[in-house]
Amino acid sequence: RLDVVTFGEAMTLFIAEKAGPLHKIESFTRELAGAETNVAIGLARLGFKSGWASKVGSDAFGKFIMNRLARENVNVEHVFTDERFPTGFQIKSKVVTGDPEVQYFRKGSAASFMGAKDFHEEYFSGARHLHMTGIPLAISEHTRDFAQTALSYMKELGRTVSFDPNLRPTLWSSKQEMIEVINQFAMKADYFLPGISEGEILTGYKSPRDIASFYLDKGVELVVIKLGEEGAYYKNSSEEGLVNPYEVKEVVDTVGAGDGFAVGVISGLLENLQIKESVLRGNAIGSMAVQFPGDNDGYPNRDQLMEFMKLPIQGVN
Ligand code: KDG
Repeated sequence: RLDVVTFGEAMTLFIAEKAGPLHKIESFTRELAGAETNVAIGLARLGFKSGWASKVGSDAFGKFIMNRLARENVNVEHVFTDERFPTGFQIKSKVVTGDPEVQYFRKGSAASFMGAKDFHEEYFSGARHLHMTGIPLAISEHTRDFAQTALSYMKELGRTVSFDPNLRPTLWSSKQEMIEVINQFAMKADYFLPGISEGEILTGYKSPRDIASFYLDKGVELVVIKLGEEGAYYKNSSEEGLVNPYEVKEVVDTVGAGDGFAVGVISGLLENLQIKESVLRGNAIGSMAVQFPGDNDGYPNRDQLMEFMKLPIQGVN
């Protein structure tokens, strides 16, 4: 039985070894990318049983993904190999300041063909919790149908669902469609985890409280908003609060921090921690993640997390 199930597209990630425009880079380090695999890996490192549903091609990238996930103890019984299509990959610049430049090579990938007919009820019904992101809603009609099926099925079973919008405007044909579709799914989730700028785009509101209320009014149970260097804000029907961040010595790469944050929040809620304690854990893992170049290489095991969380930063408000 799984604690958490998720689904989406994983990619081999090539990270530039030197700073500079991507077309000038000669050597890259290979890592694994994919918002949902990041979350599955982070939860597995904390000792949860996590599973990830997807498709990969029968190529070296697909094998790399499968090997890496096996090494991370992520369950891959719902990952199918489709030899007709390739596994996607992406290249990422080395960051000097700000966010890196990312280029995708994923159109027509095996994962983009995972549709509703590929959904295995038995696999999902064995999980306590579903985590999903907005990326499969953007990849293709197939993956959007899969997402709809997974969400409806898990809600029917009474499972909890967390949803991180992970807005990827380049994968959408229009901003309006992105907002409509993401909101339609977000409103069905129990826990909604946007970044502040995503919340602004999706609701038109600027303040965390207004953004949270927008979703709470529509039936979401808990909204947690990532505020970057300012930590995070949470609100449900009975409490709200601002949770301070952890100190980060050096930001190496921000990609993967949001997924690490989700790992902290979801793991805390599954362990019945207080909401603010769960959010604090999210902040901790997000802060650990930004100090490493890959998406998930900074995610801690339980000992590393406890050690990091002991370092007294400003604590919880
Ligand atoms: O959240 C991290 C992801 O952005 C990265 O791993 C790539 O999943 C990815 C995507 O589809 O953008």
